[in-house]
Amino acid sequence: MMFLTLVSHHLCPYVQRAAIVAREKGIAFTRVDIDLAAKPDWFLAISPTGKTPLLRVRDEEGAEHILFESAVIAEFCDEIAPGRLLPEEPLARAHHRAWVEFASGTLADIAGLYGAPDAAGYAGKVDALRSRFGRVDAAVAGPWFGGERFGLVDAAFAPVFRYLDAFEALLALDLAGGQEMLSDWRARLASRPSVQSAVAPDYAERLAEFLRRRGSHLSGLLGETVTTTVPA
Ligand SMILES: N[C@@H](CCC(=O)N[C@@H](CS)C(=O)NCC(=O)O)C(=O)O
Repeated sequence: MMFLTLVSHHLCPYVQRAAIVAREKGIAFTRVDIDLAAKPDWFLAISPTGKTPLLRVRDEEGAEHILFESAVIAEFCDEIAPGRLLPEEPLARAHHRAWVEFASGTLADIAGLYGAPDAAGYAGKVDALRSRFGRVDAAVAGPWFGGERFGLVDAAFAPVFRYLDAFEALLALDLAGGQEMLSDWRARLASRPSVQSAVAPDYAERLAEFLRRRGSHLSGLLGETVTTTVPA
């Protein structure tokens, strides 16, 4: 039996992917949240990238292994427990991996949106994200991304949609409006227990506070003049 520790950050969307997949696969793990603004020495010593998530795996012999990169951690969790969240057929499998990567690119654009220092940068990211969500909408099979079964692409996009919920609630900013497949899929993901349990109950307030204090154009739209930057 392996013992897993997911080294995490309370707001990190990449951590959420790993937590969602572990829960979907019924894999027990301990979650340890760290402060990314003051990374602990033990974390820096074992993490090649200094980023969360990081998975510490203690194997049957008591040896420790370190895994990093959320997509890799998600695939590992998929492979160590019964049932498959990636299709078996190579072409479909490659297609799903590509969309996981697209979800990562979308998260990068979202970070660009809330971090943009000025209106022009912000508007550029709004356009980029609307175009991305148009692409996603056209690719969703429904009811889940790939059809009848929940999969790794679903886990990768759930944290993306959590940001959309925040932008809509706080700024009335609609980045994926009028896209029917996507909005159906999004609602289904929001009610999935694995998705709900991937963040703390006060996540929405914590995210709002982070966005307000970011010192960016978006922070200004939230009506906050605080200029201190809180690192992700
Ligand atoms: N490609 C990485 C991205 C992870 C990532 O960017 N994590 C952020 C937090 S959400 C982080 O650790 N940032 C701290 C830093 O870059 O110093 C993955 O998929 O795991």
